[in-house]
Amino acid sequence: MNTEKALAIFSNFAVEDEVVDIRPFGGGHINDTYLVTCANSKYTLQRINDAVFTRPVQVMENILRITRHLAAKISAAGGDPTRETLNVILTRDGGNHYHDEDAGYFRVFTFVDGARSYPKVEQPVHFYNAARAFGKFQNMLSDFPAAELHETIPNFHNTVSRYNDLLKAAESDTAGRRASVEAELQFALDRKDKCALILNAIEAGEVPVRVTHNDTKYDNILIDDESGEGICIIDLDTVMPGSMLYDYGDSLRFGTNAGAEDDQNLDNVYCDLELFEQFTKGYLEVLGKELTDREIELMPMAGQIITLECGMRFLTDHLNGDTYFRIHRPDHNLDRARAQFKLVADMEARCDEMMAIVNKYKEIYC
Ligand code: GN1
Ligand code: MG
Repeated sequence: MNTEKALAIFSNFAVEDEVVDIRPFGGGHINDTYLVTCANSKYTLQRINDAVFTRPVQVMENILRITRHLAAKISAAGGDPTRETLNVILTRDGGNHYHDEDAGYFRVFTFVDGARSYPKVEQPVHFYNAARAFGKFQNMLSDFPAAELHETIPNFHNTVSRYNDLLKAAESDTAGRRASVEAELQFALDRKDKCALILNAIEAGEVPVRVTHNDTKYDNILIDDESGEGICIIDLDTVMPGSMLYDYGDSLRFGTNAGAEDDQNLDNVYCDLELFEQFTKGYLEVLGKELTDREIELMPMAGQIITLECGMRFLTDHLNGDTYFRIHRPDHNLDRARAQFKLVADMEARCDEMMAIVNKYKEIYC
């Protein structure tokens, strides 16, 4: 989308300020984001990927309700709702999004100044602060009426159905890539039983369904430039009923990886246990009292399960010919899958150490 088009789309939103600059922004794999700088204020303009979110109107209904709920909670606690939650800017006729016939579905949020997201944890204390912020986020949503939320992507963290999707993709082999990924495929097949662990616990009623974020990678939190606190949780498209194990696990998947999510040098990829400890401490400090025994018991497994799930999704997309995640180079999804599987293997090897860390903070905070 060129700047002129972006400007024309932005002009449909109720912003009375002169646009000075508009440019692509951020590193998400799904939506397209632009930073809009006006004379006196800043905004993010986002195109919602409607191949992934096939009901963008429902996504926006969820987000509007969630952000209003959060803003009320933040105000009541004496916080600043203009910085501590995303705020939706409505269109000039009061809509929560703008639909352009050619370019698709757009929304605008106020931009949180003086804070940024990081592609990698730079200081362990930031990761501890992120854990506290994700925990607080979940606490603030604990009385949100879950049944009123649309399920924006059905079975999003259903690891068993993600496993079955991988099998289907391997069978149909649409892009003719299967022969070159047999080792990666086998890695997933060998872990079939693991895929059902969280799901079974939910079905058995041992792990409660809560309103969760479901995409808690470290670049979906803004860290305040001055205080280093996790000031605002972003990327709210997948806030839906889920398990805290998904959020905790996905944070570990991305944040504890000493390498990059798509690292081509697998020697770089391993789980940094210091970061694991920081996150676990922060999370249990805030949420410990709310959790069931089974949730805590499964915490040492959550990172590897969600990392396995994400690796299977990348491998599925590679087999399907890269139709879901944005790629920046050939075999990008394969590189991502390989890095995730390397991380899974490392997390498996360190599971006892993780359990000891979870138990240490369980004693203190639960
Ligand atoms: C996508 O949009 P982004 O980049 O924050 C994906 C997540 C994956 C993540 C992997 C809606 O998140 O589920 O874990 O990529 N979001 C969706 O980096 O599929
Ligand atoms: Mg994101």
